[in-house]
Amino acid sequence: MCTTCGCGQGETKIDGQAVHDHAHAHAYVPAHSHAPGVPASRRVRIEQDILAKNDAYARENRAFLAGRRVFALNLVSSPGSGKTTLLVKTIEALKDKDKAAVAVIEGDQQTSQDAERIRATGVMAVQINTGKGCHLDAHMVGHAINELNLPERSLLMIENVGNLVCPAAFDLGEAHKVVVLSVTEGEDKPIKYPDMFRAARLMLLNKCDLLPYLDFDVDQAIAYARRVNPQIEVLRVSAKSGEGMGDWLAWLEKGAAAQ
Ligand SMILES: Nc1nc2c(ncn2[C@@H]2O[C@H](COP(=O)(O)OP(=O)(O)OP(=O)(O)O)[C@@H](O)[C@H]2O)c(=O)[nH]1
Ligand SMILES: [Mg+2]
Ligand SMILES: [Zn+2]
Ligand SMILES: [Zn+2]
Repeated sequence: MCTTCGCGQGETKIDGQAVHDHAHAHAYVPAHSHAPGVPASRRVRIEQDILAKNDAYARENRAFLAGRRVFALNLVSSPGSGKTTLLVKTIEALKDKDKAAVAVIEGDQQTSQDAERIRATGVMAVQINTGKGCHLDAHMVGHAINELNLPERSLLMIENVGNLVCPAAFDLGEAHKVVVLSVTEGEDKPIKYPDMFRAARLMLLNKCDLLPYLDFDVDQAIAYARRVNPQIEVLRVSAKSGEGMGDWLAWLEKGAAAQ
């Protein structure tokens, strides 16, 4: 797992620029300090070290965002659940005045396609490419935040790399993680990947327009999610048909007001 091997360290690019081009030094664990022969006790220490450094950057991000009263969400899911489509539809549903107060950070291993999809809506977006890395971390996100001139009381949506495992462990400084589960993935994902569903405040059950063609059991999926996280909130949505988008927008508004 990436918290033990530090995979992808030093490969990050933000809108095509290498993150480690900056002048200030970071004390990150060098890439590939792991080895199959590393004793378990040392592996645990390396993992704690990586997460402790991440948490320090996450605290910085959180303090900065709190200072501007920015409501930040970390969207997590497996690849292709519909995160970018949901973001585009969410932005399109907002009034122009609200659109001006939205910014997006996109995370993918390669390409800036998702950031381009967001920019096409008129909203500012920064693309982070993680190279071999499988998740966003708080250091990368801090640099991406620097690229954005976030207005006071804005909404910052961070789309994580599609991966139901590693992003669960990395706090980015967000208010909440929102996990997107699409109905084509099977209802068992919450119990197979419990860390992610435990870390999330809200589960968006996406692609509900496809339910008539699938055997997906919505109640079972929700029961599994609540088995690992009794507090998790659930909204059924479809980025395609627009079902549930009103509830999602209301959830965003409530969260931003509480910020
Ligand atoms: N039928 C249906 N298709 C959807 C819905 N939402 C997204 N899709 C489709 O699912 C595919 C993946 O959508 P994306 O929005 O790119 O998914 P993503 O989670 O951003 O993917 P990655 O960034 O690669 O992890 C696309 O073909 C979308 O058109 C939905 O609600 N219903
Ligand atoms: Mg995407
Ligand atoms: Zn990983
Ligand atoms: Zn830095």
